[in-house]
Amino acid sequence: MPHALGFDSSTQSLSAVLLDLDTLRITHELSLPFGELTDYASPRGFLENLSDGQVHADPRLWVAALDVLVQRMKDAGWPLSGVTAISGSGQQHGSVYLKEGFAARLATLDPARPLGPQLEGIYSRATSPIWMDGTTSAECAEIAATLGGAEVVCARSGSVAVERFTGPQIRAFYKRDPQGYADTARIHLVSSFLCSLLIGADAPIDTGDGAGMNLMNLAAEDWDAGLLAATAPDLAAKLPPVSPASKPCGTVSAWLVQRFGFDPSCIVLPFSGDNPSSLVGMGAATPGRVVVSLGTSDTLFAAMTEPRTDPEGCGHVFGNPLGGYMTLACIRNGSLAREAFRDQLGADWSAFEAAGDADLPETATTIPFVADEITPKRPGGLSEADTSLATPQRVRAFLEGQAFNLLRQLEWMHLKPTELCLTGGASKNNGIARVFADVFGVPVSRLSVSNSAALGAAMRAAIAAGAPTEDLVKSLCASDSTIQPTDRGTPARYGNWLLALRAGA
Ligand code: XUL
Repeated sequence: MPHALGFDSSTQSLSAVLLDLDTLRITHELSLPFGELTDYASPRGFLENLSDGQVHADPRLWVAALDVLVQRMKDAGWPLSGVTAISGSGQQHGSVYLKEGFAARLATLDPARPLGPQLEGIYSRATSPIWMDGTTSAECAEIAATLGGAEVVCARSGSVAVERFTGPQIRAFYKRDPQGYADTARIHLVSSFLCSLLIGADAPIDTGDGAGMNLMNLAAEDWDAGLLAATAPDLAAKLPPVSPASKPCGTVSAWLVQRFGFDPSCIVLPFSGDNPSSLVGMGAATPGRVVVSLGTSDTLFAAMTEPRTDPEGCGHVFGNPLGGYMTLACIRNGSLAREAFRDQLGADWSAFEAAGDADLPETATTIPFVADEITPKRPGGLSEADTSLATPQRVRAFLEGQAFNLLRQLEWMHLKPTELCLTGGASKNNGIARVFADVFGVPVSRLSVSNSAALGAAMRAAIAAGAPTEDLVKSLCASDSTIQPTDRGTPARYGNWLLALRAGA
């Protein structure tokens, strides 16, 4: 029975999902929380209490986790010899720094021994900066200045220079530890590093995760000589090539074959970032379905055919693993703001349920930024036009403000969705889902995919093995329930506010 396997190395765990290629169903799922690997002092997947607010992880943890998880899969009877294709995803932006000889080391691994000890001494930097590190503002400014402005970096790479992105992190390493940088022969992303471990050779960086580095030219889908030069010297030689995520980059290594019983002809596709992979896992890799994840922050992502970038410099554009591009907009005032507003009203979530059917006067607008906002860049401060309204109405105005701020992202993306797919904790609230349906003017569906990044990786592997994309989406990404829009989300209510935001007011 042929199977396709997907991994996801997230901030806090390594997960695997196995698909049966005959039924197109998930047959096995397993997750290893990094906190279980107690040798690495990383209960939440990263090193706590580093100096100066740096957030780094121990790359040896990711290596050990792969060995342990695959062993557990084997012990649990997963049909590993029937796996015909593998792919994976990793937390975006994190980077691994390796000395000369990394690929040679991978090519000569002893299947009788675990992976970790066989890679001792290969790291030119003991720790890996991850996406939560925000210590590179100076480097972002330097890169933008060299290129001629933030908007130039955005137009070329898909995002303005961002602290957590890999290019500014590489520049910070070069400045803080020039010798360590000089000793580095290869820089991998978390995704391409793990893929390298699977194929036993240097894996490429895919266009999805590559676009999260401020180093790749979005339109050319290759390294950008100007961005590289503005970041650090001799960088081109230290990076693996860029590849489309759909082009197989090798077969499983002899180490995996002999240690765990994989078939030597099993192909491996480049790993991608967790967000690009989730786009696939949510069935949104073809234009039409826009996904909004309502979590601590609210995130909107969608497939896009052209490499358009955000003129305000807030949104990001990455490669779409199934071809073309994808957008990602992150709103900081998500669930934390919803909770703060709920508490301010002395209400509970039933007021949010009731907000779905509340009617509002035309003048009832709320700017829903409790904390400083990054999309758009505005200081925090909740502003309600009418506090005399009933609680469900005030909640509705607040939720409409949140939904309109996401809706306006679709302008620079040039997207006209036919369906909005909501996910994340707050999406379960029917009132919240109703407001989003009304404001976007399209049906809202809710997906209960639990590990969309690992599932997306498994789906990419399945597609490479011949499974039709539409059949996979139908089988794995069907919505649980659909809410039709009413005409309550009148755009007139927020027209002026949107215009003011657009003018940068
Ligand atoms: C995206 C980002 C995070 C990481 C970790 O830009 O920083 O979503 O990918 O999940």
